[in-house]
Amino acid sequence: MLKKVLAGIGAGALLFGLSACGGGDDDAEGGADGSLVIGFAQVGAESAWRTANSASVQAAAEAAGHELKFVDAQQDQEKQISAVRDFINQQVDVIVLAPVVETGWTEVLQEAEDAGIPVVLADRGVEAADEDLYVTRLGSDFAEEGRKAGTWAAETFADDADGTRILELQGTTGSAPANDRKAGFFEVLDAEGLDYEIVDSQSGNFTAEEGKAVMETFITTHGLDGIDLLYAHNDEMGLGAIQAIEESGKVPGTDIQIIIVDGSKAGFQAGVDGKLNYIVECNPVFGDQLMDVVEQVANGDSLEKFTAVEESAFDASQFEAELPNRQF
Ligand code: GZL
Repeated sequence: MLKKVLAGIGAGALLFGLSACGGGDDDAEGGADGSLVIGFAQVGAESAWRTANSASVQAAAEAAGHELKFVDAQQDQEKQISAVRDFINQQVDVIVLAPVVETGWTEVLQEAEDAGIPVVLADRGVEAADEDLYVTRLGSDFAEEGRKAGTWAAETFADDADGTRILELQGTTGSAPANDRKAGFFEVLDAEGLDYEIVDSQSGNFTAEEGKAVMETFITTHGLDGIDLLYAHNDEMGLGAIQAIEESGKVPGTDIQIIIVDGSKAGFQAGVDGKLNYIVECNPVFGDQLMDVVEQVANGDSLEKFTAVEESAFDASQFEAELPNRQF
């Protein structure tokens, strides 16, 4: 924002303005009142988690007095890349990106760096090779979420003499939460020496509709007799799967144990209704924390490469008490 104002005064003033603000290549200047213009390329609106995350960030930006240019990329990487390029052309002060998948960002992140606009990752991450092209990531430790799910499964099925047969509904293919929730889960099962078989594992793309459709295919292909556990990488896919399980005549939460990740109101209600067995929390309500990070980045403060949001996990004994606390 300040760049445009100073550009109208002349190069000399512009150089003075930048030096006065301590603005180097990667610092943002913002308005004279400290307000920032922030470009936010959001994944989409595929889940209650995502909707809550967008609402949290929008409310926090408004409360902090910043202008938020918000783009819902409908889970389409090309749309996200196009949004980032638009933010660069509009010379926003800071770009916030929630990358739908981990790869394919080097070129556009380099363009942002060349334009002197710092990038903050919110929620999901990008591949390590691009680590120098963003300032910091604020979001969940997805591998730790997977480890929490794996710890509960290893304890629950420790005495399963004939081996634990598992179905997995993965999140969006290539996304950090899908990759890391899978890795963390099976890392613990292996470390605990659980005797298990992955009967099938497919992506439901984090949506209820696709989760239900994949579960229907699992049921058609394998049947549910002898299936011990469904590990669903988010609530929507787990709730879609529950519908498919019920339509097949089986009892979710009893005939097949179910783990979900996120912790939405609908997920906890299904738990209270006995239809699932363990919920790993993934916290979308980090808008205020994100604004703090963006302001520090705009000031040129040095930050850790990753800041994890606080999260927990809940078993059936805790669902009823926790349901009223859920924010999405
Ligand atoms: C996780 C987030 C995931 C949620 C899903 O931080 O990226 O995307 O777990 C959402 O509900 O679609």
